[in-house]
Amino acid sequence: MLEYTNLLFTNENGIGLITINRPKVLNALNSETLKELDNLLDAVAQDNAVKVVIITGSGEKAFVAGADIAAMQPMTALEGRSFAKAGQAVFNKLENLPQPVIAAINGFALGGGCELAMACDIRLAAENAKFGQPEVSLGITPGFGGTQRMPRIIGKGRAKELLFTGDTIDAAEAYRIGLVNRVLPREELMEAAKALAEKIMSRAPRAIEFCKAAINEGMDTDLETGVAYEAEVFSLCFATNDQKEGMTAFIEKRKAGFVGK
Ligand code: CO8
Repeated sequence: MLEYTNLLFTNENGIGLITINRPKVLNALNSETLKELDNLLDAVAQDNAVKVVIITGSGEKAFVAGADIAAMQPMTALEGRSFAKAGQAVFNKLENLPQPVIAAINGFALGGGCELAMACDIRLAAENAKFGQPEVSLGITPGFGGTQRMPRIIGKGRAKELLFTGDTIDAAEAYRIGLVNRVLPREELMEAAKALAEKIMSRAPRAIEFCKAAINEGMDTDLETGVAYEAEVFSLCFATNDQKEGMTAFIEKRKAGFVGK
């Protein structure tokens, strides 16, 4: 694997663990970190040995406390635009990664950090996690997809309240409004993320990849187009060994052994 300055990456038995690693600035995202994440995601997408990805932040305090404010402060409009475009491209890549991605949110997930979490497929939060889009307090709008993904996840009204006030909410409130799937004691967060990854890994990998693509495609289109896409991925499953194995195992009353082909 490649070497990174601001990221850590390990593959533990198929679980690719990405850690955003700038703890001194609460893992704030600068251009270099985004570029590294972009490169790492390209490598992970091609790596059949990575079955599920978990993303977390380094240290005890933060998942990611946002885009790097010190780096943004002197930006011109054009530099701001290319920073936003770069972040959006990376988060789109993350959202459409073939493997499922779990965010293990271990602290502050603000601004670009909340946007990073929202680009993941499933969000697990530690009890100490905090969420928000404080951009309007800094004189900007969210720029890494927050105005688009948040209303899709929690609905327009709730998203507008969070985006207009810049308020920070705790993990319990994030769970109540559907921003996260689960809240766990801090010390249980990573174990829970790994247990969830293991469960997903025990199912048919291609079927999961197709499912993810169908959900992502379908959520951005009308129902008729979405279900037409579903029929295509459903039929593709019948070209896999795993479909034969899964159904044969059921008939033979044994556990299926999926190979991802
Ligand atoms: N950027 C840069 N540095 C940061 C950031 C950040 N987002 N967050 C924290 N840091 C730094 C602090 O400056 C501090 O550095 P130092 O020790 O040198 O003073 C260090 O991290 C520790 O932070 P604090 O001392 O502030 O820690 P506290 O526990 O007191 O507070 C908070 C924690 C509440 C998280 C606080 O640090 C904070 O409010 N951070 C900023 C949160 C924020 O506003 N995030 C949104 C940023 S904007 C954004 O993400 C837009 C994304 C889209 C961009 C589009 C491109 C144009």
